[in-house]
Amino acid sequence: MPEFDFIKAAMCQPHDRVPIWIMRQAGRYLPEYRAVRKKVTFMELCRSAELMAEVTSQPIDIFGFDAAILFSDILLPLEQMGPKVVFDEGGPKIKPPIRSTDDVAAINVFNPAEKMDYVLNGLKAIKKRLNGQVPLIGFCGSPWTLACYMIEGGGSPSFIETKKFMYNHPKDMAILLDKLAEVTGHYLKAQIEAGADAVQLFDSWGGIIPPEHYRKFSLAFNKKVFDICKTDGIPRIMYLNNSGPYLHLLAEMDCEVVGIDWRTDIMLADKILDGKAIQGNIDPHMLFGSPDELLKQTNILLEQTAKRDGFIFNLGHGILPTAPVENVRLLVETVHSFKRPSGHDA
Ligand code: 1CP
Repeated sequence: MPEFDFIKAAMCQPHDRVPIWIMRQAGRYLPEYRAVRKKVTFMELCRSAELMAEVTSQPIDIFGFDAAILFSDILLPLEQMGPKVVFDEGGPKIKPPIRSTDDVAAINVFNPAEKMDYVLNGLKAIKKRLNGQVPLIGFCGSPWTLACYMIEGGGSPSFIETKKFMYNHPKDMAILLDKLAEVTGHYLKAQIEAGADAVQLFDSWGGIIPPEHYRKFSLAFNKKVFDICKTDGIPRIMYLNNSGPYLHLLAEMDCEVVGIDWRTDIMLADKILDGKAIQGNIDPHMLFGSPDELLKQTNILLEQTAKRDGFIFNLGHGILPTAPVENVRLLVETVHSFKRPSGHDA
């Protein structure tokens, strides 16, 4: 494989330029994505290898990001486990929600190498389209975050049903999480076998429970996922939204990169996550600020992390659908023009 700055940074190796990509970089803020989406439903897009390749490469062609991310969604594997997954205007819905011992017992553990073939075929088409220009990141949702959607039946401002289930039925919760870990671990492994150059585990909602519960109900299963898919030379990125209170626990993970959100102090993360690469952590809302302010904050983060070989520039969470494209361009240009003190000129 060519020597990518993204892979080197993920492995904490010396490299020339700070690599940058952003979560949800192929999405609704891009007019080019919206043009494709006008013609097909979200599920049709997720099932077309050709369209997956087109939208995945859009942000690479437009901005010159250092990594591409598979176009898919964390909720797709849930369909094979029993419930129906529907994407409509009001956000995704999972029907029926999982709320009892019997519901958990009925959840099907399946082989993603077979049943997720449409995603894996899309991944191969994306690799072909990228033609070695940038590495491709595969991904899935963490068992905890997927359980949140399964139990609520969709997104939620508070995930109250999920917390009730965890506190009232901890054994069933652990059984559900173990089934999800089995599936997602093998799903990431299948993505690596199909050509993914790195993988990211999205724990979007792990940051809503007390740290000891996070250790027991999220971290333990994330470890299982990363054990199953561990592969030489393939960095594993553990992203946790609201990561600040859990940094000491993330330090225990066997992974190469920790993705942190914008509320997390980068210098604290730098100390606690010694030996691991860090990915993050500009506030996605900062893209709505003035170009001057964005430039200033971007340079502050670049200076704070300048001595770290293990740093990948990203937002602290996904880009918002209304984010201005011009500020994304400015962000990428600013990161790419930064001269790393220990690196060579790019
Ligand atoms: O109408 C549309 O076009 C659908 C919008 C959309 C898109 C573009 C959804 C529905 N999913 C996606 C793609 C997607 N989702 C990607 C690949 C694109 C990229 O990153 O460039 C990825 C990595 C995801 C991951 C994802 N989906 C997460 C984890 C990341 C995060 O933001 O925390 C989560 C929580 C989801 C669920 C989901 N899918 C879609 C929506 C609107 C949501 C959020 C629902 C909610 O919580 O209310």
